[in-house]
Order: sequence, then C-alpha cells, then structure tokens
Amino acid sequence: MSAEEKEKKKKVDPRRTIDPAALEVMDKNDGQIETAYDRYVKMQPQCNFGRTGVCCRICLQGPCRITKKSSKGICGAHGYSIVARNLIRAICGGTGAHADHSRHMIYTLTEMFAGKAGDYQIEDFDKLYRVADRLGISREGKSDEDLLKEVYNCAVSDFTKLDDEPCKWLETTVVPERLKKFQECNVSPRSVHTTISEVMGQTHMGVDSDPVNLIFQGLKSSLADYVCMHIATDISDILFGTPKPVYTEANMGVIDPEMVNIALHGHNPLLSEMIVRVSREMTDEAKEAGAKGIKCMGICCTGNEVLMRQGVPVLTNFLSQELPIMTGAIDAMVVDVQCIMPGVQAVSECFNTRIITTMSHSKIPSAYHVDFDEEHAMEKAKEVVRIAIEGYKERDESKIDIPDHTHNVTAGFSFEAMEDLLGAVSPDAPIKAVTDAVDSGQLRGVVLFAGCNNLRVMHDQSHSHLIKELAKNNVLMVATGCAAGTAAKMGLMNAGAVEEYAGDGLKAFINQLNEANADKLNGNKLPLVFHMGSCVDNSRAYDFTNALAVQWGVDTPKVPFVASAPEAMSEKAVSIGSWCVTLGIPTHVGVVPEVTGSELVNGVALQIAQDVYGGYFIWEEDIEKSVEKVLAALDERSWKLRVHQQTAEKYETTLTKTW
Ligand code: BF8
Ligand code: SF4
Repeated sequence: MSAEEKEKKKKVDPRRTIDPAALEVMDKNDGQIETAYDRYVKMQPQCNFGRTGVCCRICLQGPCRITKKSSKGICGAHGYSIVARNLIRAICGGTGAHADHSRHMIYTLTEMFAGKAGDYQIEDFDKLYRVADRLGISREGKSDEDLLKEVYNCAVSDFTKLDDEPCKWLETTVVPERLKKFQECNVSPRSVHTTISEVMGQTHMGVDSDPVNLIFQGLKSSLADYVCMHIATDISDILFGTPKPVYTEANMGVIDPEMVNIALHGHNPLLSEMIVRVSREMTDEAKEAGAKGIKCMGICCTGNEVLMRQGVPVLTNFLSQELPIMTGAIDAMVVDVQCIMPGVQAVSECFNTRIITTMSHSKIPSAYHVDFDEEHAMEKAKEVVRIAIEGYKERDESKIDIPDHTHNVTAGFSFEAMEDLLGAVSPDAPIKAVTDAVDSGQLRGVVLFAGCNNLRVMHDQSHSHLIKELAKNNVLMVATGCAAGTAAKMGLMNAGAVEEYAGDGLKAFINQLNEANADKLNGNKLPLVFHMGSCVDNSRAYDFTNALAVQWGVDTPKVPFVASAPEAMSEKAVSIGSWCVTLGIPTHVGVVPEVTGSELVNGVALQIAQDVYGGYFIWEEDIEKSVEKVLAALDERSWKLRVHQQTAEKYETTLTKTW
C-alpha cells in the first residue's frame, strides 16, 4: 500500500453513523468485535474501475478494464457497452430479488388452493375486491376463493407470459399516457421472468453492445421489478391485512432485558407474521424459562412488514444490523432473504444469540436453520420461538448492556390508510386534499424517501437532514425501507416532530388531517413522515403519485413528486430508482451508481431519460445541495403545472399533455 493510500485509510473514521444508540454500542465495544463499520475502513481504498463501472467480468477472458491505454475490452467492447451491461445486470439483480419475494407470495396461494397452506387465509376481503376491481375481474356470482384464484392467475401470467400484451399490474396502475409511452419505447415487459431472462441473454458476451438499447432493456427490467413489487404488496395485504395506523417505538432501547427477545430481519412477511402471532401465544413457555414474555422487534424490511401490520417495534435499520446483538440481550435473530449481512453470525457467536436462517436459498454457515415451508408455517414459527427461548436460558447476564434510546413512532400508512385520512377532509376525492394543498401553495409537493444505508455516506445523516429541511419547506413526506427506519429511529416519525420541524403550511395540513380524523386516531396525532412500508411497498408510494396524476388529469411527469434515496446501497435500489425515473419521477440518489465511467451512459441517466420519460436521476452526494435540488425539482413541476392550469382556464381548453 502506498503512503498516500495509507493516509487515506487513516482518515476514515469507523464511527460512520449519527444514530446515538449505534454510537453507544460501538463505543462500548471499542473495536473489539468487528462490524461493517470497521470492515469499511479496512476495505479502503476501493477499486475505481469497479466504482465507475468500467470493469467487465462477463466472460472468462476478463476482467477487462477500460484505461487510457486500453479503451476497449479484449472482445472490442467499448467502455459505454461495459458500463451499460453492468448497470442493467444490477437492475436485473434487483428485479430478480423482488421477483423471488413476489413469487414466494404467489406460490403460497398455489399451496393454499391445493389445501396445503392451512395457516394462511384471506385476511382482508376489501383488499381482494379492490385488487380484483382494479384488474378488471368481475366479482359477480363468484366466491371469494374464485376471485382470489382469478387474481392469482393474473399474477402468474404477469410472471410468465410470453406475448406482448402489457402486464396487468402495469396496465392497471399507471395512467394511459404512461403505458402508451412504454409501448412506443418498447420497454413494456412481457412478464417478470421473461424480462429477467432477456436481460441475462442480452448481456451475455457477444450479444448486445448498443448502450442505448441495453439501457432501455434495463428500464424494461425495472418495470418488471415494479410489477412484481406491486404484486407482492397486494398479496401480502390480502393475506395479512392492509396496514392502518399503528403506534410503537423505535431504536435499540426497545430491547427488554426481561423478555425473550427476537429480532426479525430480512424482507418476507410469510414467516415473520407467523412468528409474531405464535409468540403472543407462547408466553407461558417463555415464563417457564424465567422471562416475562416474548418480544419481537424488526430490522430492515421484514421489520417494516410486521411494524406496519402488527405494530412490532423497530430495532434498527440495515447498516447497524450487527449492533443489537452486541447488547447481549437478543436471543434469536431470525432472517429470511435479502440485506442480511453474513457478518451477523460472527458477532452472534460472542453473545449466545442464535442466528436462524429460514429459507433454503438463503443460508449462513454455522447459523441455525429452520427450513420454512408454507404447509407447516405455524409449526416452523413455533420451532423458531423455542430456539429463542433456549437462547434466553443461556444468556450471559454480565454482557447485557442496552442503549437507552427510543422514539415514539406512528406507522401503518398504506395508500388505503392515506386515502382514509385524506377522505375525512375531502370525502368525494380523498387525494384532492393533497392536490388542493399543492395548488394553493400550502404544500410544496410530495417526496418519497426510499432506500438503504451505505457506508460511503454517514449512516442516517442524509435522511435525517433532508427530512428536517424539507419539512421546514412544507413538503409532505412518505417513506419506505431503511429510509423509514432512519425516520423512526431518529424521532422523525411522530407528532412531536411535526411541532419541531414542520413549516407553517405542512403543520396546518397535518393538523387539519388530525382534526378531521380525531375519532379514528384515538387521541393520537399524525407524524411528520408517513411510513408506507417495506421496499416492495414503494408500490404504495407509486399508487400515491398515480392518484395525484389522475386527480390533476395529467401524466406523472407533471406531478410535483420526487423520490430520494440518499443512502442507496442495493441492486434493488438501483432497480427501484430506474422504475421511478421510467414512471416519470425525478429521483435523487446520494450515492452515485457505477455509471460515471461512461459519459454516454451517465448522460442517458441524467438527461436522455428526462427527454423520453419525464423522470430523471439527480446524482448529488452533498446534503445541502441535495435539499436544494429536490426542492428545485418540486418547484419546477408545481410552477409548470400552475402555468398550464392557468393557461387552460384562460383559453377554456384542456390541460396540455406536455411536460
Ligand atoms: O428492501 S432499504 S438496505 S432492507 S434494499 Fe435493504 Fe435497502 Fe434496507 Fe429492504 Ni430496501
Ligand atoms: Fe472482456 Fe469482452 Fe469478456 Fe467483457 S465480454 S470480459 S470486455 S472480453
């Protein structure tokens, strides 16, 4: 390592978080147990070829790296082809992950129809009817099971069909202008699985080297991603209920040393829902072991799923997932799929915490494994809880040290729950409460905080800062995934934060909702940031955008709605960001993806996308500039919308369709 590299490495402080609970655990540990924060420092400096996307390992002649000396790969592939191929494989990785999740939900219905998943049933009939209606399925003379079967058939078809008809979950959830655009540009996916296979085929050595063609296929993959995310949300709601407001707490102080503590981590609600249910029935077994009861807490998006529907407290978000184990009081961490750091196992071995993997395709060496299957869901959930109770019995009391940090959280804002709240102000067209507030200038627009944590930036800092600044500027905010985790942990997802941070317009808007919904809220008040769920539930956020577009009578690129992922990390985030752009949303990303090695590909992301789809990426790592750019994107749209509305009024014509 050169002297310069050593110097750079020294400058990176592993205390890369602003979460006070995480800092406390980290400081007490004093580097003795290695976590992601330490490994990030060890990893510096990271490879710039990979970072800018110009390293190709697609065939065994590679890796080929684009340098000044060598402007093409061995096969003659230009840098732009290599960057585009890498990018769309990342998008496809995200699509694959969501497809895996969504297919599992669909498969559970297969098992239900075969009489093999008796622990699952239709929990939310209204949601079933809503989804069926949206898909254009007639309900007349059909039993609920028949209806569910028809919804299921549509989902299977969206996953597998080979013809050019649009996927049902795309066709029925976007305005017609969007769909037309997708068909004109050939980015409407045939089906989820077909699209994934197309991307892998198209990016194989010696197939497509046209960067624009490649990128458009990437956008098609991102729309397939949107389809499977929406299917996952809909089926989860049908099986487990559509979220309604829930009240709980967040951050590591939620760990109760007198309880059997179970951390639920990953993404899939199929097992975690069952664990939450059985843990409420197994209190006696916990008491026999000497505990007061059983407490479930959530990490990442499994955490978001059980928070939204069951009010399960938030333990932490992605980056700090290893740290709760270091409190010495987590008896089991149950993981399913995605965003689970293998590092949790090594940390757990110092504390008698059982890491329990539960999916046959998502294992960690040395961890416990309970092989989940739909047919024995409750039984498997009990097995998991019993392993946690065993863990409790073997706890080393001398190691317990829980940081005393919690904040109140109000969550559970599915799109339906939002409509319900807004409907108390605007009964005929609930979403009009928002469009009116934007038209009058009371709100500056709507921002979705989505996405992960990433050690390239200070953990939780950009989310927190942007939320506070946008609140001051009267922006209505919704959040999902680990961005929502930040808001919950940092006290930004409760009524106190409205008082502390909201500008006058936003405060008045939220207070109006509080007053109109006083009977439903039972003395509680609405939060500053509305939690819409896990990452797959970004589908809910898009339903929100789409409803705004329908209400204004415009295509999505006219809607003052911006997405922001200041700490993006995963391939899923790359895919979600790409569908946001394709669906017409300006999308701020605080960690620039691996595209800067090609001016052409970068230019497509930043400019050409806007020309074609109306959505575009904003790469901005600086937090203050991010605030400015997000506000500017909102203002540009609301200004244009207002001018177009005034022009239409003046000349008594319809609103122009241009953006
Ligand atoms: O799906 S926000 S770190 S946990 S990828 Fe992962 Fe990112 Fe968190 Fe949820 Ni989403
Ligand atoms: Fe190199 Fe071409 Fe093979 Fe990529 S596909 S590794 S650029 S030879």
